[in-house]
Amino acid sequence: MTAGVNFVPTTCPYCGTGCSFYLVTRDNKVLGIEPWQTPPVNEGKLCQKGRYAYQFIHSKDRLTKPLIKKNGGFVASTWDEAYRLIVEKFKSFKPEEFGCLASAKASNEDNYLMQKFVRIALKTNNIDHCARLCHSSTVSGLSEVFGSGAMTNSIPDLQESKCIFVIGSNTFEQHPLIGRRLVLARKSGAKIICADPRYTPTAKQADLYLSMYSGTDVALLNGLMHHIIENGWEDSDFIKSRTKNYDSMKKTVMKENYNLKNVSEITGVRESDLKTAAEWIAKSKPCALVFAMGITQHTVGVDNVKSVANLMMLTGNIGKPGSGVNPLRGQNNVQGASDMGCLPNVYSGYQMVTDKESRNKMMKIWGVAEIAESRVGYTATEMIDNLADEPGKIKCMYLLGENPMLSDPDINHVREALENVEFMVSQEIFLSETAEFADVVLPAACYAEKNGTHTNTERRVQRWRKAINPPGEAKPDWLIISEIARLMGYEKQFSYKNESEIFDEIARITPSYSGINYDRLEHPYALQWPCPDTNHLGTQILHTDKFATKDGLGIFMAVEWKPPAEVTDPRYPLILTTGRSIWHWHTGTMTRRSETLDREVKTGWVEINTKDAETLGIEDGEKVKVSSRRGEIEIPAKLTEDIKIGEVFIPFHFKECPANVLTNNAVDSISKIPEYKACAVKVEKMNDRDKEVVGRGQRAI
Ligand SMILES: Nc1nc2c(c(=O)[nH]1)N[C@H]1C(S)=C(S)[C@@H](COP(=O)(O)OP(=O)(O)OC[C@H]3O[C@@H](n4cnc5c(=O)[nH]c(N)nc54)[C@H](O)[C@@H]3O)O[C@H]1N2
Ligand SMILES: Nc1nc2c(c(=O)[nH]1)N[C@H]1C(S)=C(S)[C@@H](COP(=O)(O)OP(=O)(O)OC[C@H]3O[C@@H](n4cnc5c(=O)[nH]c(N)nc54)[C@H](O)[C@@H]3O)O[C@H]1N2
Ligand code: SF4
Ligand SMILES: [Mo]
Repeated sequence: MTAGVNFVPTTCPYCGTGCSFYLVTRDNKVLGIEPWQTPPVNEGKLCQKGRYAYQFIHSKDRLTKPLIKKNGGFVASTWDEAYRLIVEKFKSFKPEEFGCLASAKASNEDNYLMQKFVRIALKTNNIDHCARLCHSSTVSGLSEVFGSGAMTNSIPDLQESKCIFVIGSNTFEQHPLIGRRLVLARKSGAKIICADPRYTPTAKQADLYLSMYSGTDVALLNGLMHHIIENGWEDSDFIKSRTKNYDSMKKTVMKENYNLKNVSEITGVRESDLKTAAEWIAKSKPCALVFAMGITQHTVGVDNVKSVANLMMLTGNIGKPGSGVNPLRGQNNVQGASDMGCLPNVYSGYQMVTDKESRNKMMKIWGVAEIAESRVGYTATEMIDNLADEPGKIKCMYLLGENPMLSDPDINHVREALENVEFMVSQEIFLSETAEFADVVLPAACYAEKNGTHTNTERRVQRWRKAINPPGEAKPDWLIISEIARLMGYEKQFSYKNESEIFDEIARITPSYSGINYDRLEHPYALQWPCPDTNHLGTQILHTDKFATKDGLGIFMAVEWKPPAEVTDPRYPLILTTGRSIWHWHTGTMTRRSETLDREVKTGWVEINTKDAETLGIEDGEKVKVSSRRGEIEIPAKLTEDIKIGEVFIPFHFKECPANVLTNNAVDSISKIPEYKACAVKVEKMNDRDKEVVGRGQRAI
């Protein structure tokens, strides 16, 4: 080994797959990343984001000092000065005037303390995070059907499937090391079905591709169930012994609306393909269903989720290896931030804020006489709406690593909202588009500079290990939160010596984490919750004997198909769907500062079907104007046959052509998730004066 070089085992900061690797360090610098073969999630393999996850760490523009806004510009300050201002301001607002966002990029320890701080010191439940924009429909939908909102099976377990139905997930680009399991399953004979309006890299790996219109999932799923029941392929034993409410669900899906001819018309999928899909799903045992944002990010997100759960219960595919309903969680720690209670309705472990016993339990363990009232707080989407539409209702925001100025729908509306905040604190590793609006910016340590745990999509709790010191005066999020809390008078409640002590409190207060501690996470380096006691080896598959509902039965839910909130018309004749590229991460703060990733994909693009482009007279690489009822952007066109005629796709990573100027902020009435996956737009050639050929369209992969 080279002198002074260390190999520090840790976990990837990007996606919910949760791959592990070694950070290679020397002299307080991360030099690179090396494979770590033992952890079962990725067995030493990485995608390009993981491979280059060291490059942004030493960016010259990392935040290194607290910043205070004075006369419209930021001025570097001491921690003391920044804290004094924050504490004085925080003490001046009423509980209902706060809006707080935690961060799915930060650790469980950071997030647990954030919600504890918000509930004890600010006395509000107005706390949420990007799970709202992501899998809130999953949590609402699956909690109703199964009694628990988490992924039912495990990543390695997918390899045991005989058929994998991927719906609304671009697994190969967005969870590449789960995509690897699809390839391995296929090698052992499994059939892969993919339903997506785009012929994605994932769809290209499938044995059967269902080319559907955005926003038609319930119709598609009801159609598949209609055909399965019509042919008597349902699993009657499972339905009888493990579920209830089957008859009402059956009555709905057996309606004429959902015969395959009608469903083919609504979805645009060939009838013969629907038949094959239904037969493969029903007859291949076990069959697993994988889904992500194509299902959740709709005004009918919760209905979509209930519908996928119906299909898997109908075919008896729950509680067994290689089966299950598998929502792929997005951010590295979005599962953990939710488990930690960074949601307006629950404390950690999904203990309800409205439940008197849970509230008393929190006050007792936290050693305080008063916490936030038992009223459910505002969701992230409600906070923005309140700020924009009812100024004065929310006055103060405390944000931990979230960038709504690029990631929330209808950015012009978000700008209006953020301009109405009286006092805002943003805790960040970079000066993001949102941090620009803050009154105080606090510099945080990134994943390589702190200890902690995070929980991946399959409920696996894994360690982050500190490899180097943070830049300048930056500090770990949990320490910043604790220091503010102590200055607000909560000395005893926030006097942690290290991250392991915080975790022990998490385990004491959160039943599903009770058996986990830092020692156990060294051997055997990860545990999947529920892990109720220190002898328990963790849970790979949920609902093996009974569901987590009150009576242990899974509940079928009858769901009717409804079109998206905004449909096309002659003025806005195309459907816009938005999403991601394998090379970039959300608002680009990290990946656009990683030279290897940035070199591959430098800016955004709009994917448009070659036939639509021909009608509009648009060439590949030409800069075009895309507009919706909310705004317009200029963006290079990428001509492709891989998107359905009538649809266009834009990734939302790029601030110079931000997709979210166009998106609709209509939300699902239950989960409050925005409809990122369907709105109406038009694409136009630019005026000749503006016309510019910017080179061939950027390729997604
Ligand atoms: N490289 C990279 N990886 C990421 C991320 C990233 O930013 N970059 N983000 C992470 C996060 S937070 C998340 S949530 C996940 C998201 O992971 P995914 O959900 O897999 O990614 P998306 O591109 O948002 O959308 C998935 C697919 O849904 C399809 N789709 C659109 N509308 C519909 C519809 O109405 N029905 C159906 N069935 N499909 C539809 C899209 O064409 C797209 O292929 O990715 C995670 N991984
Ligand atoms: N059009 C469209 N919009 C979407 C989506 C879509 O599919 N289409 N998807 C939505 C989804 S699923 C999601 S999850 C959201 C994501 O939306 P955001 O969470 O707002 O996006 P990120 O860019 O991941 O923002 C994370 C921020 O945390 C900072 N950060 C990183 N590490 C740390 C840390 O350790 N501590 C602190 N304090 N900060 C840190 C980063 O610099 C970054 O600014 O976007 C949503 N927006
Ligand atoms: S699949 Fe996800 S967790 Fe694994 S290396 Fe890629 S971004 Fe990181
Ligand atoms: Mo997400």
